[in-house]
Amino acid sequence: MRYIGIGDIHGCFDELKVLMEYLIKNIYKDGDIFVFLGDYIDRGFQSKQVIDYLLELKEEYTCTFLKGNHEDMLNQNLGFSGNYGEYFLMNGGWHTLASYTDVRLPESYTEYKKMSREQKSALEEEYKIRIPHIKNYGSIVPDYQKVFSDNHKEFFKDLVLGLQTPFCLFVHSTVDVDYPLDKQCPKTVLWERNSDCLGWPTVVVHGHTPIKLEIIKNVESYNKINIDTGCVFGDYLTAIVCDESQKPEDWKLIHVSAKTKEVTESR
Ligand SMILES: [Mn+2]
Repeated sequence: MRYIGIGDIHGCFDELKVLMEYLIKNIYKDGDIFVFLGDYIDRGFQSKQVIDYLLELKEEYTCTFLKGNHEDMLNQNLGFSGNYGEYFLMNGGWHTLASYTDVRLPESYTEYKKMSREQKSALEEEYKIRIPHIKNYGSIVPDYQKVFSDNHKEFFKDLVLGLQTPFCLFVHSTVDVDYPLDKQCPKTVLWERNSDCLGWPTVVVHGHTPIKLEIIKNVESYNKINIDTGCVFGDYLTAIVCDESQKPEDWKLIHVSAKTKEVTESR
């Protein structure tokens, strides 16, 4: 049995497409299950394209979509169960909403970071008025219900907190080892950054905290594997092939470079 985990995407559609095409061509075998670890949206500028792509993908492949803390914020604003909705916009949420307009947006978050303050505010002026919104004492408040199509809203609403398989657990950030998966507090599973998952019966595969490629696997000391390798910050989008017949230390990793879009494999 094999599960292929995919780390935080954050609107990096180009890298996601390169990764999935590589996986489907070179790695995927019948019966494999794709597990997306959450944080599909925010910061990067192609969140809408990411969700469209994932919706298409699930028509052809078995996929599980976990909730990330960024979807937790958005979901509260959409009236679904969620937390910290008031922080959505300041954590890259405007970029998600902008991807649902026809404004020409920067190629990437790193390109955006290079823009001057004036360029950034000109861009924001332009997309904010095109996002369906209401005016509240002169400031623009997004009308969330009108931004997203029904199938996108359904995608966000249906996201799950975790997937326990016989040999590994997938969650967005971590797990409280004192409680079973169905008794976990969403704020812990989606937001916490604790140091280990020792005591959980299987190894834990997660994202949430961007790390460098070299330190992905901390199986022995922490019982967890973090595959968020900071794609939106200009590093890598990473997938892991969790194979029941191998030790977690030997599970294959596949990385797409945000800078060059090249694919590399490692263990
Ligand atoms: Mn993230």
